[in-house]
Amino acid sequence: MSIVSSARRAVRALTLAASTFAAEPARPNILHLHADDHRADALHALGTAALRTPHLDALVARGMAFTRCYSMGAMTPAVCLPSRTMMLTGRSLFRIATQNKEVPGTTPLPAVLAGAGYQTWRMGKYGNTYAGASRAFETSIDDSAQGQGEAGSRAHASRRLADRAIAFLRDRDRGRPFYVYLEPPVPHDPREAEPQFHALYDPAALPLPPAFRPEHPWDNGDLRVRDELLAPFPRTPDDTRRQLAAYYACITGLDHHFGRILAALAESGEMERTIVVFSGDNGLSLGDHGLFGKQNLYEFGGMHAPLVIAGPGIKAGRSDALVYLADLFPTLCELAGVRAVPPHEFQSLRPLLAGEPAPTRRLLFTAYLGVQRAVRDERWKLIRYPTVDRTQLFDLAADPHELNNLADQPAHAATLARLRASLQAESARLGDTVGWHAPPDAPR
Ligand SMILES: [Ca+2]
Repeated sequence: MSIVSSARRAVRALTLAASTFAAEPARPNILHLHADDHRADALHALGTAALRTPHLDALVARGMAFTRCYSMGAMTPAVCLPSRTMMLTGRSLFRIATQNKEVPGTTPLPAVLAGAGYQTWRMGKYGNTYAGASRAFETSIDDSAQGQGEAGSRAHASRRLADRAIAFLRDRDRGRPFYVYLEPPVPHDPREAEPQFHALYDPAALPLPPAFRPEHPWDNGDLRVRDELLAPFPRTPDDTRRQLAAYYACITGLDHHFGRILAALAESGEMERTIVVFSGDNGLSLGDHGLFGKQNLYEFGGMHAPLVIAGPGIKAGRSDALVYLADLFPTLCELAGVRAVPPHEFQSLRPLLAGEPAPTRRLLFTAYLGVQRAVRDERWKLIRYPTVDRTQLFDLAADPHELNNLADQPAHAATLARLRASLQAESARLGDTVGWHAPPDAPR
């Protein structure tokens, strides 16, 4: 036997071992679509019957959908940035910078995954994310919509994103797993989609949100922030329906182009080795409670975001565990097989994804500037407005749209006291300086 043929046998044995290994990938690819201002319920499969999202619905059907996922909040009216910073650094709200500055002592997720051998690739809108993370990608593409004619317009942002992502999937380094992070500026306003998607939605046919009100009944601390000015005061049913139609058109456009990316992934033969994540950075009010922004803590409002994860080893189903979007930091590290996950303040969802019994949060805290604080548990939700001394208590099991404030009812005094203590304890644990009553220098 020649040396050459024995070497060939050794190579064959190695190849066989590698293909056995590939059946349960230690380092799966990660494809993460992170939408902008996409409400938790803004998928057909997750609560909005009028909305067409066939590709996202298919992801929900084969993956785990977290129906109670939240951004922890924002200490700036630009809610998107702290949400993304927390998710990409694993640091909580009061331990990140308010402005887009480096968070000391952190290693951003793309750097962690690059260290684990991943090819890292990002495309998104400039200024819409944590710059410290964007810089850490091997390839980072800022999509600028200006000056390129129709194809360069905002309405075509999802198409451009898909075109570039598909090209990457075709040309990538096949010797390494990939981490692709896509940050479309969609369905954030201005809500412009390609005409065929706008044509799908007749405003007159769309139902108003169950909690639609012409105006919020009292000052929540930031009623005239940028996003709230996108609709007239008082809010009207006609304008709200038009805004819903445009929002849905943008989402269906995103869904369509996401479907193109998934088709390219399947064609490349990598689908079975890829964790696919769909999420949003924050929620949005669209007439709910008279609000039109994300600067509030209602369930159908500012901080409640979609999160769906599908792929090898992940069970299909729904989870109503209380989770933070930033739980993705340790989750993706663990799924990628990172040996030394950097210090972080969140919880890995890996056991939940595998269908294993796992301890989950009993409480979930959210905050906005110095003007709103909230805590929810399995059933109850407390929202506190320290600067105007208002309190809301909702029984979410009986009243999911938060229409019936029970805070002043003696029958619920014990629940209110318990949640107030929980709110204050979470606030202290997280390093918040705003209390039940606003300090004179409360950030606004
Ligand atoms: Ca956003």
